[in-house]
Amino acid sequence: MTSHEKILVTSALPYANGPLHIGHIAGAYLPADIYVRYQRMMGRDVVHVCGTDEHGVAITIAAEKAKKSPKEFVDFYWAQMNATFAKAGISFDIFSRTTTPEHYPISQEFFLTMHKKDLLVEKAVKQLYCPNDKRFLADRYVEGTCPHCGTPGARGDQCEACGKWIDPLELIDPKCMVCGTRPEIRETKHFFIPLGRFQEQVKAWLDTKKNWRDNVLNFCYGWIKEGLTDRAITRDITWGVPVPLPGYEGKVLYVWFDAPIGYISATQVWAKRLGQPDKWKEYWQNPKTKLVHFIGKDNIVFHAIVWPAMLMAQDGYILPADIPANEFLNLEGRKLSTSRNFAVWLHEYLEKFPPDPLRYTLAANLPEGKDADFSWKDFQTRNNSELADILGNFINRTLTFVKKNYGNRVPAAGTLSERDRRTLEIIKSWPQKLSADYERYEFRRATQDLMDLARHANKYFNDEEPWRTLKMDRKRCDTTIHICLHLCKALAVLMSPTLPFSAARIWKMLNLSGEVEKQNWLTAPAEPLPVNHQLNEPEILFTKIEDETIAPEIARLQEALQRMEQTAQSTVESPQSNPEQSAAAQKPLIPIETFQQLDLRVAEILAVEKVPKADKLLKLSIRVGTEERQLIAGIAQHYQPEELVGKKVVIVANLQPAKIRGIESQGMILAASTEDGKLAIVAPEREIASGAKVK
Ligand code: B3M
Ligand code: ZN
Repeated sequence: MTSHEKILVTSALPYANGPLHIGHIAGAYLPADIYVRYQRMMGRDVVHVCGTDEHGVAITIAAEKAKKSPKEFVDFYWAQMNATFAKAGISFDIFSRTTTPEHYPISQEFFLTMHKKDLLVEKAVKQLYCPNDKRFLADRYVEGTCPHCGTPGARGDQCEACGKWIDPLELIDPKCMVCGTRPEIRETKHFFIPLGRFQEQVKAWLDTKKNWRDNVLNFCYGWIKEGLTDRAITRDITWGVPVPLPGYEGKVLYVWFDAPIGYISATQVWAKRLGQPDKWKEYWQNPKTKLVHFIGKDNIVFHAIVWPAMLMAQDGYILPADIPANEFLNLEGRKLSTSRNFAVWLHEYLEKFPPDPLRYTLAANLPEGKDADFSWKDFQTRNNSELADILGNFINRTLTFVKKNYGNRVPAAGTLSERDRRTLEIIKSWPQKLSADYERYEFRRATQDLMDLARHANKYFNDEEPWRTLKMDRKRCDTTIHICLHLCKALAVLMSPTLPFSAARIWKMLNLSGEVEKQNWLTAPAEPLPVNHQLNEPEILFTKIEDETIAPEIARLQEALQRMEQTAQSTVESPQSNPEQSAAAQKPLIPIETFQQLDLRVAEILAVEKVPKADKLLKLSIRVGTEERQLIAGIAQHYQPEELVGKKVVIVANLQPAKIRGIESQGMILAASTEDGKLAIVAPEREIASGAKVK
C-alpha cells in the first residue's frame, strides 16, 4: 500500500431540489464527517469537499413545479442546506455548488479532453419528443413502466425499484411529465461515453480493491458482467454546462457527467479562498492523495465505474481509493418517502432537538453493508439509556463530586492500585482501538467502542466507591477522582468526531485550553489533567427525552403513512377499503434479488378434477411451455372445474413439490384473496404463450 500524505474526502453532492432528511445524513454526510474529524485529530492533511448538485432535470422539473427559475430555486436550497449542515455539525472545508464560475470550464475541459482523444462517440439517436411542449424529453421528463422490472412510475433515466438504467424508448406507456401527452419519436444527436472501451481497465482497477465493502464490489461486478455499454452524456435542455462544440448549441452535458467534476471545482473554490488557487492540484493530481467518496448505494455505478473511466481518460488525475457506500436507511420499518412526507427532515429535527443525539443514534445504526432502520423509540432509548445514563451520568457524577468535595480542583494521584493501572491501560489503548474502526470505515462499531469506554468509566467509579473512601481513605479517593477526571478528558477527545457539541461542552467544564477537536487523537487522551487545575461549573450533558416529546413525531409519521395507504387504495380497482391490501404492504422490504429467485410462469390449464373428500381442493393438469405438470389448488369454492379449462394462469414454477392429500403438487397458482375469503385467479392481461416468464 502506498502511504498517503493527503486525504481528500468527498460527500455526494445533494441535488438542490428539496430539504435534507436523515436518510441523506446516514448515507454519506455523517460517516464522512466523523471520518474527517477523526483524521484531522490524527494530524492528517485532510480536506472535505461537498456542495449542491444544481443541474439536471431533477432540478428543472422541481423548479417548474415551484414556479421558480432554476437559478432562484437552487439558490434557495443551497442556502438552506448550507445552514442545516452547519447546524448539524457536518464540517465541510467547502460547501460549494455546481453553478460556480469554476465549475463550467473544468467540466468542459473534461469533455474536450475525451473528445480530442477520440474517447467519445457521436450518434444520431431516436428520442422521445413531446409534440405539445415542443421539446425532447430528457431523462425524468418522461415517465412510464420500467421495462426491466415492471414498476410503474419509472423515470426515463434509472428505475428506482430495480436500479437499472432505462432507455426511455423502452419505457412502457410513456408520458410527458409536463403535460401528460404520449410522446413521439424524433431524431437528434448526442455524445456517448463508450464505456465498453473502458471495461477492461475499470475491471483491472476494481480487482485491486480487495478491501472494499462487499456490497460495493458485488454491485460493480454485476454491472461489468452484463457488459458496459455506451452512455449518452449530452442532453437537449438549456439548464446545465453547455456542450463546448459548434453545432451543439442548446445542448448541455448530462448532469451525471458534470456532477462528480463538482468535487474538483469545489476543491478549486476552496483553494482560491485560501489564496492558493493551484492548491487543488496537490490533491487531485497527486498520487499520494487518498481520494475517498462517501455516497449512498444508488450512486455506486457512477462513482465506481463511470467516474473512474472519466478520470482515466484525463491526464494526471488520481482515482478513488475507497468508496464506502452505505445502503439505505428505513424509517419506522418502512421505506422513506420524501414525496409523501414520510421522512424526518433535518432542519425540522434541529428546531426541536440538539444535533448530537441524532448523530449518535445514526452513527450507532448506520446502514453499513445492509439497510438499517431509524425509529423515534430507538432514538429515545439511545439518548436516555446510553447518552444520558452512561456517558452523561459518568461525566456528571465525577464533576459534581469534584465540585462538592474538592473545591472544583483536580486532586493528585497517589499510589496506583491494580485497578487504577488497568483503567489507565484502557485509556491508553482506546485511541488505537477506535482508529482501527475508523480506518476501516466501521462507524457503527466505533460508536459501540466509544460507549464501552464510558461503561468502563462508570464501572471504575462504582468499584472504587469514592463516596466511601472520601471519609475513610482520602488518598485513595484522591487517586480515584484524579483518574475519573482523566477519563472525562479522554472521553471528550474520543467522542469529539461523533458528538462534537457535547465534547466541546465537557472541554469547557474541564476548563481546558484550546479546542477539543484540535487535540491530538493519539496523545491527548493519555495525558492527565494537571493537579490543582481549577474546573468550571458542571452542567447536565444530555437531557432525557420523554414519551410526550416524541409522540407528535411518531403521530406525524403515522398520518403520512395513512395518507400513503389511502392513495394506494384509491388506485386499486376495488373501491372498498380492504384490510388485507394494507397488511400486504407491511411485509418487510426485500431486495430485488430475492424476488428474482422466484420462477413465475404463465401456464395453461388442460384439465381439472375435484379432489375426493376435500371440498376446497381442485387437481389441475397444466402445461408450462412444453412441460406438463399437476398441481393442487385450494380454489374449489370459487371456480367450477369446467370454467377453468383452457385458462392461462400464473404459477410459481420453482416451488418445492409438496404432497397434499397424498397427491403431489408441482407448483402453486397465484390468486388474489380478500379477508372475507373471496379468491380471484391472477391471469395475464392479454394472450400470451404458456411458459412465458413473469417478472
Ligand atoms: N446528486 C444524486 C443524489 O443526490 C446526485 C449525487 C451526485 S454526487 C456527484 O443522490
Ligand atoms: Zn425497473
